[in-house]
Amino acid sequence: MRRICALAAALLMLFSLAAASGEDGAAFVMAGCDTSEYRRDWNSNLFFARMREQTGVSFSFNQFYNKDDFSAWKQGLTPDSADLPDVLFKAALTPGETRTLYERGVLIDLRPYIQENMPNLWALLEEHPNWKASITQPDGAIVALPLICPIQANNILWVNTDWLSALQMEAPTDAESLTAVLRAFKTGDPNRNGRDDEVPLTFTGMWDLKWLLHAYGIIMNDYGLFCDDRGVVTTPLTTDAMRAGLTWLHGLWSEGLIDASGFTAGESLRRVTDETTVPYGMALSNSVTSYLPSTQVSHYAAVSPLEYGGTAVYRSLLGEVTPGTFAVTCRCSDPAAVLRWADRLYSEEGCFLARSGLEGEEYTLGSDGTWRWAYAGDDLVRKVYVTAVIGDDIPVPGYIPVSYQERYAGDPVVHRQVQQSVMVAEVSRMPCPMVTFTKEEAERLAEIWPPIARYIEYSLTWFVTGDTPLTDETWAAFEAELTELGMPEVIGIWQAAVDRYEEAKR
Ligand SMILES: [Ca+2]
Repeated sequence: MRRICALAAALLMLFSLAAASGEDGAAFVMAGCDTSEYRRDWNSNLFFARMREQTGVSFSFNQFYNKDDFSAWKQGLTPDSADLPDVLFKAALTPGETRTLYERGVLIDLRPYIQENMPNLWALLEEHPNWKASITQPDGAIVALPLICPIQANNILWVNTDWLSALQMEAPTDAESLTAVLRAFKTGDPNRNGRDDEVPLTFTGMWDLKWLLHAYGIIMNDYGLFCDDRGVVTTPLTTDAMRAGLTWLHGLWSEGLIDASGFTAGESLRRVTDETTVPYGMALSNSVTSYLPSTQVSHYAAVSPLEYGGTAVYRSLLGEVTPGTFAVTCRCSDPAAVLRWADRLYSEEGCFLARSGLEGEEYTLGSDGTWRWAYAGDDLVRKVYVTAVIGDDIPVPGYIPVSYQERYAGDPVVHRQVQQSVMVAEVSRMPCPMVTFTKEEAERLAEIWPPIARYIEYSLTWFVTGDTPLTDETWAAFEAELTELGMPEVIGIWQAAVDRYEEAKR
């Protein structure tokens, strides 16, 4: 009896030691990628130290600095890998990597843990079933956690408000008034230099130009597809509205109202660095600064999405959910603990901690609720970016409330861009939801889609330029060739994925 008690006491000690190492030592191993140009070190970064204080969960790190190295390493992981970590953070998992590592048994299904251990994320997913469906695998598992950010970069139609004022015109509201504005830009010398040097609207390639088709009620994803509110997937490419929209674009092209070099020169080639001469009346771009110096930002406004038949519809490029930012492996002894850690990032506090640090330390809060950095220039880099926060171009898991972006008052250019993006986002939606494909579906799409994509790109371009005159015959041939190349199968694959997505929302 005494021996048993002694053994029990020894075991108890072991357990309490293990628990203590969870408080102070590195209980879990985290692997991830940080591409910050300052080579931030996660071992000394204040974000992880503060998270440890707040959650009692600590990590040692296998930190990568190069996205390609990280990706190659991830793809080689097996359940037996000697360097298999407990979690992947800033994991940058592509849908294919997530699926493969899950099927291989490297990543585990987090779904059974979320409700109990992640109250912040659970509340968001309950409130937004579409977000939950977007991160749900074909078999119902949730393998990787997302970054949720309702205001992301989008392709926006910007208009030069100085030119509108010079011509005493209002911003366009539909295809007809857009055409009228472009004509006035071309002929009315709005930059007042006495020369015919205005480019009414600039764009880069057919991909950009397709965004103008929202003026004919058309939005499509990059597979040329649209999913209606009932969950039915179709292609707008062969509709009458599409034909009318292409005819309209051809008219703009023939009149010289859209940039003649739009199909041939890249964005960077047409970027203007001269601060004084501005050639562009309108531009399709995520930011005015793609084409113009940042001093021009205040002279452009986002065009409110144009109306067609009384309503406006606009494509959201990235949606609200970026999947694949955090995952747990089969090696992790306590998934609940690491998920409780991650759940902090789905609160407003956690959002600030990861991206802005602490109030009074790295940022300050104004009486009106706006926030700004406590440092500027080199100090901002040294004391904030390198040592206290973890943002870079690799998505950090968590939730970025719109208010976090709207309340940033440190840079008027950024503030204006956010305001404009919020306005466009209010009438934007993804043409098709963010879905997950099975291995078979993904492989089949990779096989049949590229030639169809090329055919669509060329055909639409030639309809716009008139190299292919748009007639009953050429339109019928376009439709027939799309079918021949396998567009119906593409639609079928997407429909199956959307059906599962709709199921996962319930
Ligand atoms: Ca001029």
